[in-house]
Amino acid sequence: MPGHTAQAPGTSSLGAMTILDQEVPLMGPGSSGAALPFGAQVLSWAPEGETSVLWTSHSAILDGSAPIRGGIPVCLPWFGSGNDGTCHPSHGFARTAWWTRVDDPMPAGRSHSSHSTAFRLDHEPSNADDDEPFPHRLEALLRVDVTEDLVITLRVTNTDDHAFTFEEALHTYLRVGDVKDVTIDGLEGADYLDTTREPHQWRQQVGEVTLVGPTDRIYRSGCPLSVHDPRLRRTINIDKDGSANTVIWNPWVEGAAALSDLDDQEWQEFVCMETANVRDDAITLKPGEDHEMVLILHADTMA
Ligand code: TA6
Repeated sequence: MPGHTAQAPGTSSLGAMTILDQEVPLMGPGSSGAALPFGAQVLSWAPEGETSVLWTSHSAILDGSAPIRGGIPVCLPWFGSGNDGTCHPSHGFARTAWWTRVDDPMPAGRSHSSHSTAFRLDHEPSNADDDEPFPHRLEALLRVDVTEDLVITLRVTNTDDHAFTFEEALHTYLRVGDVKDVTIDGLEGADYLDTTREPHQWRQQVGEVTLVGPTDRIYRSGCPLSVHDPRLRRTINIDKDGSANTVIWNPWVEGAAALSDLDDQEWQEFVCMETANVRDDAITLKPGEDHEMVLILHADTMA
């Protein structure tokens, strides 16, 4: 991929990729987790005494050759195959690039916590690559803060000499007791694009969201959400800033069978609640401009 180290720093092209050896442990007051420079992906996060809030497949590919199925993959600078359906790899190059770990990346005045880390990715398009799907220079910065909450800030800056438009998503895999028993509040009345079948249909959400089959919806909503999980007896609250879309995905049994990095019954253990700006809500930046999207996860035990 132009402009990226396709390989972890410090590993030979023949050496086995020990991707988890690069893991950055995060310990905060009230919770802990871990993140990887590979894809700037948060892999785990759990409040003290709680089951992990994030889910990862037992069959996740961990050698750096493919995206990791779980945690919080970073989709950038396009979502899926992009607005025109021609972009590859799925969900953009950031998800499988080696980001560089950086310290104290935010401007002065931001609270700096020892429970945080940050990763940076600079994209330099290859001039030689005529079918480069994103021929623009950008800088991405992802910061992870662990307190009693998990706070992720994704800042994208246009470092080129012309404007460009990009899509982004924090593709969060939330662990649940059984996806069939989950209810989701906060999207009542929101318009959503149902992409489970062709042609994609616009619909409006009536009441709480429940999942009863393959689910793949792009909601137009910046509202906070609550994922109620009676099996694990907890509610995961999702707050966000700078995000016009929430994507909800679960492949169900039908879709799971087609995914080699998902065991047949694992689809019941997660729901993807993705904090995003995609399709008609993609972001346009002029040279030098930046945009920040923030995700805040908080777990509450059900009464
Ligand atoms: O979550 C929305 C979505 O675009 C789905 O259509 C499905 O493709 C999912 O992402 C997973 O994508 P991946 O490339 O990780 O298999």
